[in-house]
Amino acid sequence: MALSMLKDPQEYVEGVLSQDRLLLARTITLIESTLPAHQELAKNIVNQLLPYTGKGVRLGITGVPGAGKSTYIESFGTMLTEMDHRIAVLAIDPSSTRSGGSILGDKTRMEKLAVNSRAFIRPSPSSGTLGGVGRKTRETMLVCEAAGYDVVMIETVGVGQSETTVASMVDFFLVLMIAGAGDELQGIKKGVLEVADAIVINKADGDNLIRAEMAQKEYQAALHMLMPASPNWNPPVLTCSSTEHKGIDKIWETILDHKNKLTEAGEMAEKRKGQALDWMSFLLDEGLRQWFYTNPHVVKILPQLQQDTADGLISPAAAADSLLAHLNNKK
Ligand SMILES: Nc1nc2c(ncn2[C@@H]2O[C@H](COP(=O)(O)OP(=O)(O)O)[C@@H](O)[C@H]2O)c(=O)[nH]1
Ligand SMILES: [Mg+2]
Repeated sequence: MALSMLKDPQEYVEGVLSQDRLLLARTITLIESTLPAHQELAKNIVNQLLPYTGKGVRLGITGVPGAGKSTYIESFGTMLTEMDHRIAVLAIDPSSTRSGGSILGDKTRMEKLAVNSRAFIRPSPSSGTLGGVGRKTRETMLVCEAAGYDVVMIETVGVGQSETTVASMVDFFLVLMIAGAGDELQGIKKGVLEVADAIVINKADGDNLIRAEMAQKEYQAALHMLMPASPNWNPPVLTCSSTEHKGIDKIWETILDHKNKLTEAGEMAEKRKGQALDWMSFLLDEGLRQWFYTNPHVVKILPQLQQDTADGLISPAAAADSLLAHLNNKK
């Protein structure tokens, strides 16, 4: 396979830095791969690219299926490319594999972006690799930044766990809503509103305009009750029409305003530092778990201890202690 023919990390690093789309795509494939050799190579490449990352705007976009995320990204992304930005869109879809149906649907809603040379669209399969959404998406985002994409958008469906993971890796988290559906109907959890940097009511057009403006007021009132996550930012509620390209520029202005305010207050640098440290402890936790559960002794005695615990022959705490104590004595 083509991938295994290229073994030298340097070729990937130089390819990404020279904005070679094919080598960028191949690097992401390595990041997504479960093969240990690919993972080693990917780690090496990402580490070398790290000094070239961090200058762009990292944006998370969530909303239930049908809220208009793909249509919004097509409109918003096209506007940004016309402003000379280069944009990357990483779409996390928990319901589909890479060849799955909804990506095809997205392709048709992002048909202008799909052929735009200043845009890079990459569906992200959400399962099958160590660390799930977090690991692949975070590293893919960094690699895209190194390839000169100065706005990276991570699209996620706001019904699972992936949106809080995404919120923890971006600068600005945008929640796309539609009018006429309560929170419950929209499947949006309160926790998602708490991490929102802006709520945008989409489809504010035609017959729906009045309802969108009413929803805007309702969400403004709801947000008023929540404690803002940042001392330097009160999340606004905006409206837009992705199909009629209305209100889209205002959203970009809001994102830049947020960036300026947090940067001036020193909060943006702190936020990114905190995200890097959180990510490191996540990887440590994950590494420890893996190390533990693949330990030959654990593999050997765990099933029996589980059975004994289930049968009430040993307490859960004693069972856990005996496994951990054994590893302690082993070193
Ligand atoms: N009227 C109107 N329809 C929209 C707007 N944005 C999206 N839609 C429609 O809503 C449907 C779902 O949009 P899509 O972008 O696929 O939503 P996603 O599932 O969140 O990615 C499609 O039929 C879109 O044409 C909008 O601003 N106004
Ligand atoms: Mg979509």
